[in-house]
Amino acid sequence: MSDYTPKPEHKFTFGLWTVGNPGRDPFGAPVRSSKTPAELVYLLGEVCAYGVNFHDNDLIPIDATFTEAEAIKKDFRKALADTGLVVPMATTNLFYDPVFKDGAFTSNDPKVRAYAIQKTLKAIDLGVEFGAKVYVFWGGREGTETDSSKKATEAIKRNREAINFFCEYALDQGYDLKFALEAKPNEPRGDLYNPTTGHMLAFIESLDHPEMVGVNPEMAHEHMVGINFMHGVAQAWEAGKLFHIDLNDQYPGRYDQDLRFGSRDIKAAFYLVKFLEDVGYEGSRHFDAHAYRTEDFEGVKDFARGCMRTYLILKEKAAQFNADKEIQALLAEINEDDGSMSQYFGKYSAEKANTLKAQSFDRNAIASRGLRYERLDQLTAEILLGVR
Ligand code: GLT
Ligand code: MN
Ligand code: MN
Repeated sequence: MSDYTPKPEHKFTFGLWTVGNPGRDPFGAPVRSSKTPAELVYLLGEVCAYGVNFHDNDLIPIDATFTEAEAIKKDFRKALADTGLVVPMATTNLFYDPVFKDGAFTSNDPKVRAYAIQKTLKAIDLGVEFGAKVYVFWGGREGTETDSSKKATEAIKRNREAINFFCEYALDQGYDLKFALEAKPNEPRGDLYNPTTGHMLAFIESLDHPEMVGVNPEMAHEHMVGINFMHGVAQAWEAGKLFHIDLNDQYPGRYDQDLRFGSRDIKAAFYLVKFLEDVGYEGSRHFDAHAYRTEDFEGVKDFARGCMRTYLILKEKAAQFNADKEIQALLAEINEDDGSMSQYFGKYSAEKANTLKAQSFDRNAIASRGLRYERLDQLTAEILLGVR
């Protein structure tokens, strides 16, 4: 039996808002009492997590006085020291307070936009104070219910201007900080701007400091609209933009469920873990999810342990896949290459194009080859089902 105990090198992190989620939903009141940030750090220490992330207001309530804030920070710092947990990522809550009902950076009201920027500047300072190296932007309210209300191009420009401002601020302060943009298609707004990781990647290229900005793809956000999460993550990775990742699970076409990692689509979770491990992703594995509303705090621990344990089991399965002789033989067969076409690939030249135009292909012979993906997929399923 393998050891699935989480270790610091696995970089498993949780947000204060995840294990601290009280189980409130649009139809029902909280089912769990609220715990202080320090208490949540001890809980995460108990389940052997590596780090804890926070929104400014997860740590310091929006209306806290200076003295209250200092006391909370002191307790939080002590809990971190006692447990050895670190704070790899921080972010701003730009969605909860009524002031953000029509967006933060993209609001039509200049006072809201200025307040959102001010709040973020202070939240960046707070994150850096606790050692955060990645700063996430999730624009939960940056969208519309009615497109009569806002010019989409204006909203995108306002968003760009804000991110540019924060890049300059971080440089000015000498902060060792990277930004990670998190996409979501909808909820809490009817529709959100930059709805997928792909949209975010394109947006980043339009910034003044694209080198400082990457993405924080979230599994549930892409599964909500039924797209392949791993493909988006691969695109981000290939572009050098995978700065952070939010792991959880989700049934397509539903509200944002934030389910325990691997609890819904084990195959999608497997391909994701295999991808991250194969390429050697070194960032946090952040579980942005929460326990079912049926649970008490013992259940919250079960939830947190479950996320990490499933990740480690899938990591082991990925290694098994990579070492499986039959699977590797099939892959070698599928990827067979006698080199006869090599002359046509790579950089364009007129000669290459002309020779390729003159080449004849036996389409029927090529197409008649069976690719054996049925066998390959069954073998993968059997690894996951534990019979191989
Ligand atoms: C919120 C959201 C998440 C974001 C968090 C960061 S807050 O819980 O559903 O996807 O990552 O702002
Ligand atoms: Mn989510
Ligand atoms: Mn998230």
